[in-house]
Amino acid sequence: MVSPSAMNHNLFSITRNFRISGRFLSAEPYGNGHINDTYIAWWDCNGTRIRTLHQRINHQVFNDPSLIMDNISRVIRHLRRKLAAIPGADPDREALSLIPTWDGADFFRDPEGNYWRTYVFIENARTYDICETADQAREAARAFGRFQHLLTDLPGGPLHETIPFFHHTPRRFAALRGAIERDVCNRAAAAAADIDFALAREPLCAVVTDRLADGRLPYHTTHNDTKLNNVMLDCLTGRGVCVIDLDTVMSGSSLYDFGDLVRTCTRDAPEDQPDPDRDIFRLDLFRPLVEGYHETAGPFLQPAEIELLAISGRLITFTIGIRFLTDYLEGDTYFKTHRTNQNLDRARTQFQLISSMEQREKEMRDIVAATFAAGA
Ligand code: ADP
Ligand code: GN1
Ligand code: MG
Repeated sequence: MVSPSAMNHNLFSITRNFRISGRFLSAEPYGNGHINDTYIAWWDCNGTRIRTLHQRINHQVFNDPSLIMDNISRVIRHLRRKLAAIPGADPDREALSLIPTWDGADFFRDPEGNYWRTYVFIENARTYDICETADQAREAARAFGRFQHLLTDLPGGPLHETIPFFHHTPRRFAALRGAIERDVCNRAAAAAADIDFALAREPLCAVVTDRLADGRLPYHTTHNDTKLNNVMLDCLTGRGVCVIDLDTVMSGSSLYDFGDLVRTCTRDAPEDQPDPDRDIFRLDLFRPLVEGYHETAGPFLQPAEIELLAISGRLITFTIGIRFLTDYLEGDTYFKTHRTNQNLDRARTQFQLISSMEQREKEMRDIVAATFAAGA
């Protein structure tokens, strides 16, 4: 969602509401997220410079940010407890840490009604927008699989469903149809080929949702936004350190989580740069993803889930692609954009990836089968 003033908040006055002992030095926007606004702030703490991470939660997308914060604090508490019991694990680095407000709340509401939260900044680790090596792919998949595994015994019942039907592809498809019919910005003609591409793939939509509905696939506590840049890797060792961006953690399918790793790790181009002149899909990075995921998620995945891992990348790429296309047709009201046609280009990049994945389906199936048979 384009919001010119969004990255223009007074971080000095916002950050002083959080329990940080130090002298505020400066703050600047950070990261490449499409929904929230992220900043880092620098502090002088008795002569040492430290930084903290601050986020304004987009409350148009997340209608009730207090529910998100409830989910996040439950998840963090559980992860930290489990990590504390694992020899060699470091809960302070391998789980996020919320810094509370002075009166102990997880978030602060500013006078304009914005919701803010603060995290300890994890140093000596970084995120990547594009996967460069097989090790990065393997580590990212290991980290998300471990995250899911640690959450299999989350106490207290299911988390709040903070965005209803978030990964319900048939509903996303219906929303696309509605946007095409309304065509409020007269953009459908410019996207005619993209619309045809999407409409031709309706049969893919319900593969996971139908099986979740009738119990053939299980629900787990999942992350639901497993983009490569939502996992921090150690700067020195390259090992997966911490899964971040927990806004959409809720009940879901492991397939959408693994799929979004495939979508974001096998793409040899920015998310908004389709390139018709070359194949931007990197099958060579699919194998380490499967291997890493097998290592940590293998213990809890069911055969029906393993059976669909090879097409899960295509399914979530389709889901995100039609969301980008819908937003383009509706006038770019959801995802932040920085230029015209950016959502259309994002959709086209997803569709280009889908075409490649369709052609490489057999190889992908073979990789999954070989990996899971070898480790069974
Ligand atoms: P968004 O919802 O906007 O994607 P994220 O929570 O993913 O926000 O944060 C944006 C970026 O900020 C991440 O890609 C990561 O590089 C960095 N980041 C987020 N949380 C931390 C943290 N606790 N420590 C260090 N860097 C972080
Ligand atoms: C959004 O916030 P961010 O950039 O991590 C979106 C995801 C999409 C992603 C596409 C709440 O994630 O669902 O997959 O953009 N998050 C929400 O890059 O809609
Ligand atoms: Mg993010």
